[in-house]
Amino acid sequence: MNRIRVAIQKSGRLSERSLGLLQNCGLRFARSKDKLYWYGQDFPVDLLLVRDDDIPRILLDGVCDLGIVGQNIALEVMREGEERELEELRNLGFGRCRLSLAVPEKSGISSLADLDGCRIATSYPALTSSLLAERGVRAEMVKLAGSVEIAPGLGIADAISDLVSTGTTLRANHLVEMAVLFESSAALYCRPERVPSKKQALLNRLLARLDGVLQAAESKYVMLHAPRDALEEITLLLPGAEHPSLMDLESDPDRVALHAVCREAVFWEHLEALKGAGASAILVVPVEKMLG
Ligand code: PRT
Ligand code: ZN
Repeated sequence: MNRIRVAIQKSGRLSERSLGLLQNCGLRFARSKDKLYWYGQDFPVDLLLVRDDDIPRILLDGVCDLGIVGQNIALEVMREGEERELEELRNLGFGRCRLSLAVPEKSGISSLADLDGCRIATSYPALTSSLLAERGVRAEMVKLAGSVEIAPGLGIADAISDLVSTGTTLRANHLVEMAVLFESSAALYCRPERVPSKKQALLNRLLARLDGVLQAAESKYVMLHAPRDALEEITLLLPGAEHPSLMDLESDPDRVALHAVCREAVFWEHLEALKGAGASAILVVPVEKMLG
């Protein structure tokens, strides 16, 4: 069957962005009644909606070809001793968080070395203990599926290793973040066995569209008028611009219209610098799609 099956999180922090990303690649889905399997309508890519924790196993078992999941989850499975590696095809940049060690406010634990021999509550025991071992620390892992932050208060652990984004959960539980072990974001993973060759062309097409969407998200189209004699300086000030297009301005022979795609974020500071170099009529517009 020449179709690609992608596993994404059914409902949770990554669901909306995962689906939105695939829809931005031009994929449309017929939603089945049980809502677990969505059939791709215009492009032969189907979705399986599951719990995020199940995605690595689904890829390892070859049930799906691709999966979108947090690097924290994929690495936990690989550090558990799974011999086959899931291949990370693209870092998708959303679902960002950090796996951090945190201790009670008055614990007296202030350095990684103090954690040697301690009990650490976490949902990521394999990842935590391997990252600690890399730093020369051996600690006992207490595996909890959720509510890790209450473990020290219950007396079942001395510290925790948990995902943090704003830090609110830690503060609410009187815990202090003492070290970041790992920075995570959502990524696109491929199953370990090679995708069958008849599907490879389809996979390449999907990846090309995905790259277009990921690049377009950062890119801006910049239009401005520039003095001919400042063109070189102005081009250098455009963040991540390659070859700008130049057009004559009939009303002013000393100036040209310049259009460029900037592949990096364009900030007010950039616009001020451009204006300082003589640019005028500066317009910055978002890019929706990009190919080639
Ligand atoms: O039901 P299912 O199993 O599919 O979902 P889930 O509840 O296990 O996962 P979900 O939706 O909570 O998270 C999915 C993924 O989002 C995670 O695997 C991470 O890759 C990513 N992510 C990003 C986060 C966070 N930010 C995050 N803040 N996952 C969890 N948290 C939790 C954290 O565990 C802690 O309890 O949020 C709390 C801390 O947040 P702050 O803002 O208080 O610091
Ligand atoms: Zn989960």
